[in-house]
Amino acid sequence: MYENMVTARHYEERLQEEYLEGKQPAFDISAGPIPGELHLAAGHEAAGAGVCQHLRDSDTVTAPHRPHHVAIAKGVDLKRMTAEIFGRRTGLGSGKGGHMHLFDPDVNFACSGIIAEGCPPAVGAGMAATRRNTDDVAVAFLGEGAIDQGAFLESLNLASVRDLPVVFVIEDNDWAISMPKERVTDVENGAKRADGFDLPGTRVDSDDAVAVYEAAREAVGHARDRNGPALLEVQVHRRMGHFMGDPQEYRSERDQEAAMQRDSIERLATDLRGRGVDDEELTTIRDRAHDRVEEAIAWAKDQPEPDPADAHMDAFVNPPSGVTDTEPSIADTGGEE
Ligand SMILES: Cc1ncc(C[n+]2csc(CCOP(=O)(O)OP(=O)(O)O)c2C)c(N)n1
Ligand SMILES: [Mg+2]
Repeated sequence: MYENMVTARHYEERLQEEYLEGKQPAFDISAGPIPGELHLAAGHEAAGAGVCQHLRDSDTVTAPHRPHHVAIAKGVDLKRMTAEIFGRRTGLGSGKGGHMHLFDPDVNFACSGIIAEGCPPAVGAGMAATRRNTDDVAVAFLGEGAIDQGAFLESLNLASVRDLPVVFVIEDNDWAISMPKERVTDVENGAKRADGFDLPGTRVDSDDAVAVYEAAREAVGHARDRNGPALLEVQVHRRMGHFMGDPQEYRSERDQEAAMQRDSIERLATDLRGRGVDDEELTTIRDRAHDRVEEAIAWAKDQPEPDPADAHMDAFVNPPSGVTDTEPSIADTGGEE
């Protein structure tokens, strides 16, 4: 877990540097080697690591728009994920999806920029596992800002009524972009959503990775043993803006500082020292994580750009008439199509 968390944090620190290249002084979101939005998950690492520690490749994970820590903990190919973020041809989605749309079928991982969108596919994966008679589980991660979404509530219901092996994990960072949690929901403890669907719900009040690990063992075990779905909420902290470039004018300095002070990675390191892991070993883990990140970024930056001629490739399973790789664009046909 420590290695996953350190990898995720360092990965994002390096992505930040790469992302800002060419975007300043006036913030230009389309410039630089990583064009588009970038949502960093610094402060969320304990949730990804503590839950995914109980998963294997054949289990499915869906994540939201802040996916890196979960993807890393699930074992997504770091090089191809990085190439995707840099928009390169060898990326997980041929460079067409970017950082919010990472798909790695080898480890059954997917994420989406649409809030709560991962819940229905996770229910589908749970249904598939049941029908195939395996003991695989599916885990859907979502933010606390998504707990009033229909997609989430309907997914809870379907998973519950069909006793599907699905675990829903709410990462509560108190914010949905600039909207504080208390302004959008009267439910302080998101795990209580479980009560309305008659399934177990647990909240871990801190981003203590060991506490998350223990709560997730129960939740994942419950689903894997075919007792139906479970819900877990983890209090995490958003150390950064909603996305890179967010000036966070809506957020008090006190709130930002409080988030910075609670560092789950430091907390786990202290815990590990208390359990007899010496500093040398922690340094070795950190060095290994850093090397892996540097290797992935160097590899990704060296990958070819996509060929514009491939723009439509893989975009449609059954292209509607008039949309093929060789068809002239709307502009070419005078807009008639
Ligand atoms: C269905 C939908 N509505 C709105 C948005 C715009 N949006 C992007 S992120 C976000 C806030 C999400 O907050 P939360 O779920 O708490 O996740 P966090 O960003 O805090 O990790 C919103 C509203 C979206 N992507 N999808
Ligand atoms: Mg949130």
